[in-house]
Amino acid sequence: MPTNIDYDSKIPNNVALADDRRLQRALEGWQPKFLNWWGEMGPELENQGVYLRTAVSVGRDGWAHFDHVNVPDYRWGIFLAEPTPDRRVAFGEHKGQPVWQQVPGEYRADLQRLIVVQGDTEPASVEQQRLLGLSAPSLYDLRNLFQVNVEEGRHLWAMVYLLHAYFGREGREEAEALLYRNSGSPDSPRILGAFNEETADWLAFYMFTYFTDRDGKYQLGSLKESAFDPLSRTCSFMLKEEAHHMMVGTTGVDRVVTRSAQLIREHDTLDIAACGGIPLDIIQKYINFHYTVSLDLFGSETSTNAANYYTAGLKGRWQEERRKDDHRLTDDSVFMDKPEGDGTWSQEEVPTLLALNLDLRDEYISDCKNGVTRWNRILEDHGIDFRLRLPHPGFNRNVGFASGHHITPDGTIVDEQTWEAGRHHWLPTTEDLAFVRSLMQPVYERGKIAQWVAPPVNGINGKPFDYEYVRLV
Ligand code: BYC
Ligand code: FE
Ligand code: FE
Repeated sequence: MPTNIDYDSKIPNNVALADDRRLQRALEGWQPKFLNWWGEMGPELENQGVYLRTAVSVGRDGWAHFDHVNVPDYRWGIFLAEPTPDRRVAFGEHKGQPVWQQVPGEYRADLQRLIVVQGDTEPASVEQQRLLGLSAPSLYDLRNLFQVNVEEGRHLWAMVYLLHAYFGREGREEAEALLYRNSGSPDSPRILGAFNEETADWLAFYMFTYFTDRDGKYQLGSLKESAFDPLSRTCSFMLKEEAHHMMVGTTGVDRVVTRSAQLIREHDTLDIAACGGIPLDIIQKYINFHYTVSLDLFGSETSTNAANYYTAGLKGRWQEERRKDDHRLTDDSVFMDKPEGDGTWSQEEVPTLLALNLDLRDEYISDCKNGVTRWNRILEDHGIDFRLRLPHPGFNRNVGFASGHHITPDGTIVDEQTWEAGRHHWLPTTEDLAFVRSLMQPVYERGKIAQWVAPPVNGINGKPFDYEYVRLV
């Protein structure tokens, strides 16, 4: 298995595509359809080159090369992390057996389903972010948007490769359908809820890359544990790219909070809308929204699907091999909080196997808390008492136990009337969204930045903030 990537062939890859002519031809047949989709649904905004990183190796160091690239000429390819010698199934009923290089017949449908769901989110996010280039706060941000978009496009390639290589005709049909469904389409929407929401402004983009890309991190982390080795290896490499997406989110929100804090100090008021800043209560509402739609992506707290995936070895837990238990979980149970019709919370004991979506969600939640701690430190450093927080996981949910209940950000179960009276305090209103949109005037001059966000502390690849990250027409 070469670490280096073959860039001479039409589709860059490190999977020896040239040795499998049938597969190569099939993927070369899909490639123009992908490029066509990219042209129609990919980022708007003409430019003459973006300072992008492209993967050149899957090894530990120096895996990426940075250069100005004309975006439609980006070399999307198929990159799998290096195989682990003698890798064994780490959990479930096949624990200890060699991992699979082919798809076992009995798990074909489930594996295909997982790969299709994962693959569906990648192009969906590109569609959601399609217009953001028209209102970027700086060339640095514009560059990051394009970087995230091309890599989400590559993540689609990663899943399409698996579908073509291992799932026959059905896999090829699913690969076509991934380009056919569209975010927000009334007739053929994307599969998961959060991927049909709009990402209409840059605060939403930072929140999305913080909260929703982070779901990606946890889902990919659990698929990386899969006994189906090609899936595991492709997810390992995707996770490498994913780190940058979350950096964009974490530092993006940092920069908005920093700028708002500066304006609050300067004008000695929390009401900074009039001076072109984003008030902290609007930032809180954005957190409430993006965090809770991302919680929905973990599925129900109890799930027989998740139990079956685990037992079969298809999808593990976050850092499965570091867990100190039998990795089969057939005799264990956990307690979980459940809202009741009478307005109280009860505790229910359920088999651990059924609660694996909740297990992953809990890992995700504790990671999300780190961002809030950072953002509050910025407020503290500016001498501001306001604190941001994550709402209760039952708030604003459409999937799982809490869907169908009205739950406030502090976890109180309330009636419909109370909910309706409170929701404009908790979730972005039409006016809030319109206000944030009104701030989104593009700033395309080198070294300049919009007034509602602070510049980044570090540039990309050691370049300064005023570097020509994007060459505009
Ligand atoms: N919306 O047993 P349950 C990323 C369906 S993000 C609509 O609770 P399960 C990225 C579910 O399919 C990571 N439907 O769910 C981020 C099931 O349907 P069936 C994406 C939903 O199966 C940013 C039924 O409800 N990757 O990479 O345990 C930018 C019962 O559900 C939703 C993955 O998600 C929903 N939110 O878990 C770019 C990994 N939730 O089977 C990219 C692959 C559930 O009864 N997916 N349903 O027809 C999975 O592991 C699982 O499918 C889920 C759901 C975790 C999503
Ligand atoms: Fe992705
Ligand atoms: Fe991502």
